[in-house]
Amino acid sequence: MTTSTPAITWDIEAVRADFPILDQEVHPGKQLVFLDSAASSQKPVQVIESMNHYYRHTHANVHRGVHVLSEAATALYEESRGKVQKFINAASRKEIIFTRNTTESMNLIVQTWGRANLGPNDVIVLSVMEHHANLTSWHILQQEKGFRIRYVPITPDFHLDMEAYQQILREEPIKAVSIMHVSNVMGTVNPMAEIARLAHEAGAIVIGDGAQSVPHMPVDVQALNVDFYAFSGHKMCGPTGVGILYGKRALLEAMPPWMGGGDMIRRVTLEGSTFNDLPYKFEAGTPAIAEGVGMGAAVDYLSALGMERIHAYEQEIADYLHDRLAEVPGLRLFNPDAPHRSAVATFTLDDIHAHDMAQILDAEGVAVRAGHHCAMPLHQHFNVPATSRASFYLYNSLSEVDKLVEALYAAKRRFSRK
Ligand code: C6P
Repeated sequence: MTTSTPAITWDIEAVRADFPILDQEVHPGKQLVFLDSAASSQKPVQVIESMNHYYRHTHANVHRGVHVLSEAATALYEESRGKVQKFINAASRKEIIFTRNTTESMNLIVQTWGRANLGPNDVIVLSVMEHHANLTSWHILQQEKGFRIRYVPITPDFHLDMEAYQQILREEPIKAVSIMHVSNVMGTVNPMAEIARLAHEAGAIVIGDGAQSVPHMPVDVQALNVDFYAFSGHKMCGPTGVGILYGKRALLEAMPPWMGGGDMIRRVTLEGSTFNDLPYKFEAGTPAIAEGVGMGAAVDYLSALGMERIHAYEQEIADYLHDRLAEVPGLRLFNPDAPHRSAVATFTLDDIHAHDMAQILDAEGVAVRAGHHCAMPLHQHFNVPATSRASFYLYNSLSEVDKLVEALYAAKRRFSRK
């Protein structure tokens, strides 16, 4: 099979020109094929330049000074918050909390909402496919508070078991449901709006892990009707060090703060403190200002390309990828069929260890991730210690799918000689 032409208009060469890092040989004669964007995406020049410009011309601390630079930095930083609000259609900019990443957003929910609302008689629902950010953060609080956690299983075809989920909701009162929107391992797109509707009917609040959805598809938090939603800048063409926690205003207002420090207070005396309004109540200390600015530039970049178009292009990659991988003998795939999947292939090949596989692919210039991808329980469920994962993004071409397949055949040849 040869590379087909995408049905949507997607000027891949123009997009790739925005990502200078892609244009390099990583080994002699081996052009980089970057298939590790689920771990962290590359950054377009527009984002890099926005941060560069900020440091060259505007940097000062935010929310603190009346001088020109401090006001300009504050304006830029707050403008980014507004861009994120529009991007995910939150009702108010007060509902957008800057954090470091998805992990910190999750821990914030656990340590504020969770700590205030969960006790020994309570039950929350997670799923077997969750990332450690959404498992460990609850486990830490569970050790202290003693609530129970129930896990939604997955079906043999790599979907969330919605029947089992509904059964759990029927069986006993549930306080919170915290589930990923898109799996970082399988690429499964979970029915987030339906998950939220069912949870609300059962009286639970809903937390969505949006780390792998926001970069790849249009996300409207009001349409999903999630109570909280977490994601990271660095997976969506933005910088590392900045993430977002979206929360419904009434819930955020009722929650106690988590970290204390500058910016999150209204008044401090030696007897105690009162706290700032949203969103600042949850933003203690000097934030990652340049990264916040870069996040705004990333939102501009993705919006200009159009999230619908990005999603459509990636669906074409996913279809072509899975058509081509179906030809490779000995490949075991851990991904669902279309349409509820992202442009990810997670696999084992023959009995080649995932880390050996990633090394052989790297020697061919193809960058993939190997391991448990911070989803150890999911790998325990599959009964494999590790998998290799090729994850695609808006700057990957269909011909890079072909290069992955060629590299897989190279790995097979190498191991069959042993
Ligand atoms: N997954 C991956 O290679 P942070 O590290 O905080 O930005 O994101 C954590 C996280 C939370 N939820 C999901 C669904 C994720 O995929 C991730 C990050 C990366 O799959 C790094 S482990």
